[in-house]
Amino acid sequence: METRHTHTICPYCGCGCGLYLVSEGDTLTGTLPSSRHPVSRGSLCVKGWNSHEFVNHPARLARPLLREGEGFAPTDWDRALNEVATSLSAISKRHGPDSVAFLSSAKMTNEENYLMMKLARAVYGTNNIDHCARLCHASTVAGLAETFGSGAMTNSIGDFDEADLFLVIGSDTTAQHPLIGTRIVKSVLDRGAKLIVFDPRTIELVKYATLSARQRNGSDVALVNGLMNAIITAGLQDEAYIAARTEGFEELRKLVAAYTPERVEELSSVPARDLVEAARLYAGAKKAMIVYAMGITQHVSGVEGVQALANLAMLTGHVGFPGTGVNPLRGQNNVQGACDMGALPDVVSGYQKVADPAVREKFAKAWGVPRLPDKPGLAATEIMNGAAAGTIKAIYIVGENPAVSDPDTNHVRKALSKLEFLAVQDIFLTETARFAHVVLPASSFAEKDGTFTNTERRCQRVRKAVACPGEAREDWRVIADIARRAGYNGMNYAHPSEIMAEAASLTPIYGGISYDRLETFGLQWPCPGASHPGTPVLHVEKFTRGKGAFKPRDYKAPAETPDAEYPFVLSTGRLYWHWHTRSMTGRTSTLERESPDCFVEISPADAKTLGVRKGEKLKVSSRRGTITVRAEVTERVKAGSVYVPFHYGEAAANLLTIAALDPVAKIPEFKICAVRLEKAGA
Ligand SMILES: Nc1nc2c(c(=O)[nH]1)N[C@H]1C(S)=C(S)[C@@H](COP(=O)(O)OP(=O)(O)OC[C@H]3O[C@@H](n4cnc5c(=O)[nH]c(N)nc54)[C@H](O)[C@@H]3O)O[C@H]1N2
Ligand SMILES: Nc1nc2c(c(=O)[nH]1)N[C@H]1C(S)=C(S)[C@@H](COP(=O)(O)OP(=O)(O)OC[C@H]3O[C@@H](n4cnc5c(=O)[nH]c(N)nc54)[C@H](O)[C@@H]3O)O[C@H]1N2
Ligand code: SF4
Ligand SMILES: [Mo]
Repeated sequence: METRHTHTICPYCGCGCGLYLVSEGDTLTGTLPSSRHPVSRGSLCVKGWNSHEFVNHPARLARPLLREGEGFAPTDWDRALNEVATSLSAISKRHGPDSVAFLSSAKMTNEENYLMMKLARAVYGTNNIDHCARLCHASTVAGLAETFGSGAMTNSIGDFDEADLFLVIGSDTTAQHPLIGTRIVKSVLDRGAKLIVFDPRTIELVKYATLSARQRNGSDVALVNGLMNAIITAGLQDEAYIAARTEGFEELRKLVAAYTPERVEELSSVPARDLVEAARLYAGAKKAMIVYAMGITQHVSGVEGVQALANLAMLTGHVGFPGTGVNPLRGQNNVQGACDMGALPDVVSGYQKVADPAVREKFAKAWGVPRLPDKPGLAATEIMNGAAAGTIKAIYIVGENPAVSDPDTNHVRKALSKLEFLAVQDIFLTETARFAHVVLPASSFAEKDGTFTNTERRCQRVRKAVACPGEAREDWRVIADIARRAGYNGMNYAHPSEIMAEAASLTPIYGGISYDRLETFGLQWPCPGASHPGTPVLHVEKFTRGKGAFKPRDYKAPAETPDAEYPFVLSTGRLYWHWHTRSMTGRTSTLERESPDCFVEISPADAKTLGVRKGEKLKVSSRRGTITVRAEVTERVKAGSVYVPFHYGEAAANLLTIAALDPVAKIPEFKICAVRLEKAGA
């Protein structure tokens, strides 16, 4: 049989590496890197190399399923689609459009996300649409929109090769964005770039750091205010930049005056002399890149953390140039795109606000509906609370697994089981799908055409290599079919390129994007016109909002701190080998073999006090739940702190986490809660 090579994009992280899927007939046989790709340049990480394996897995959903008692029975598409369309319509009619909600997916293409938000708004008349960005970079989207005017990475991945200094804070870059992590390490080793790492855990990058410190969990706002205090005390701020390009500096100066290095040492446990040295290094660099991720955003003070970093960059003139900026690393392969396409409750595609009558009028006209809902909808975290409270009656979830990924999952699982109607569209029968009334078998990345937008805003073509298994269908076809069966006539597309053409015509930042222009390696937005070359660096000469706005922010304590009953701080996160709820990596033999079970990292000092040895079982309990896991005794965590990866549904870290939210971004504080440890069986 003929062997084919299809150029496409890795389905895992926001680096957006280029790869070839190797196939024979409708079977994938392997993955190969793309040597000319601008991000991956002939490399892939272990997940990319093995990205074909889950696609072929025998557990792939291949037929629609209908609930029957405690289980499911196979059904045909006609019945399943009608059931979804009519249940959503009936509930919307009975309880009002805002009793229905939609969860879209950062695993899906831009075109599919555009259709999801069109389905929610044009067909079902609600802005209750969101996706996992809420759990992830919602703080960035809200925080940077206020300071810079755009909540995206300011630079390109290629710019990492130019920077003289990296300040990595709350990003385990080599594990979670491996191909970006590699650029940082190479910059240090090959070019002598400096590296500052602030992370409560000893991550891999610490090995290469010029300076590193383990701050107290959740103390970042104090820490970054302290850096600014030290910079101003030493007179290292960029006065000309501040005068020409920013506003609000006096308020910032006043606020950070209270964050002396000595006070910040008390709040963050970072030694005052390290703080002063880090401030000197950062301010003195010619081209300095801030790199951050979930360690900053997943807090009740997530927006404040993001804004403190934006303040730091503006204070020193370190934003708006090649090799110099503020770089939130976006997590999922297409989380940037899902946000760009408006799978968010307050904006349609291109961050155009639903509250703006002109925006609503433009979209209503294009979509052929009399009006669109004007009130911003509920965030994903609020949708789950609504389901628990009984105000949300029906949810259509596509490509998300909140029964494992949302905080306080006991609460989430109760909420899901209360719904009058739940439809889940996935490629596997996930923990969430088990609560569904209808399960729709969907396409993986290898089985459809479309586009993903990576963390550097690069919109790239994803290409179909093989057919869907069994009766499974492309997500975009399924969403359009549901719209049609709900009586809507405006979703008739022969190919995803037609969906992109419509999205581009309504979305200025994607205005110049079309499939023929994406052929080689895509385009970086903003790309407003057909001859515009795309934008590698944002905020050059002026910020998107005009002047950069300093937003002085005070430190506030986490929602739950340790006490006598729950004396340890629990933080949660990821492993290099696994992806989120493991629906895909748990079905990839190489990855599963490397990291088959859940564990808790505990410091040698705490292990000694508890009398627990490496490999013994520990019961970890919070006010919300208990899990029993293997003890991994390691210096990576500080005494008093423990860490559990959230990948393992059978010992779900999220049974423990707290659903306390940042008041603006509505992101949960996944990174801190209080727990108790006991030897299992003791
Ligand atoms: N292998 C793999 N890669 C992934 C993913 C995956 O599941 N697996 N997921 C992708 C997604 S969606 C995302 S969002 C990214 C996430 O990428 P990251 O944000 O890099 O990953 P996390 O493990 O969540 O946490 C990052 C770091 O935050 C630190 N941290 C914890 N608490 C604090 C704190 O209070 N302050 C600070 N400053 N740091 C703290 C942790 O010690 C950790 O090193 O990864 C993406 N890449
Ligand atoms: N404790 C704790 N919890 C966390 C975090 C943390 O750091 N700590 N991080 C949070 C973050 S940053 C994130 S992004 C979320 C992620 O949370 P989720 O998005 O819920 O997690 P995933 O496992 O990535 O879910 C994606 C689902 O899509 C399916 N899928 C894959 N491709 C396709 C496709 O093309 N079509 C369809 N229909 N389905 C597809 C997969 O099988 C999987 O079930 O988790 C959050 N939860
Ligand atoms: S770095 Fe990210 S995009 Fe690249 S191969 Fe690894 S998981 Fe895929
Ligand atoms: Mo994420």
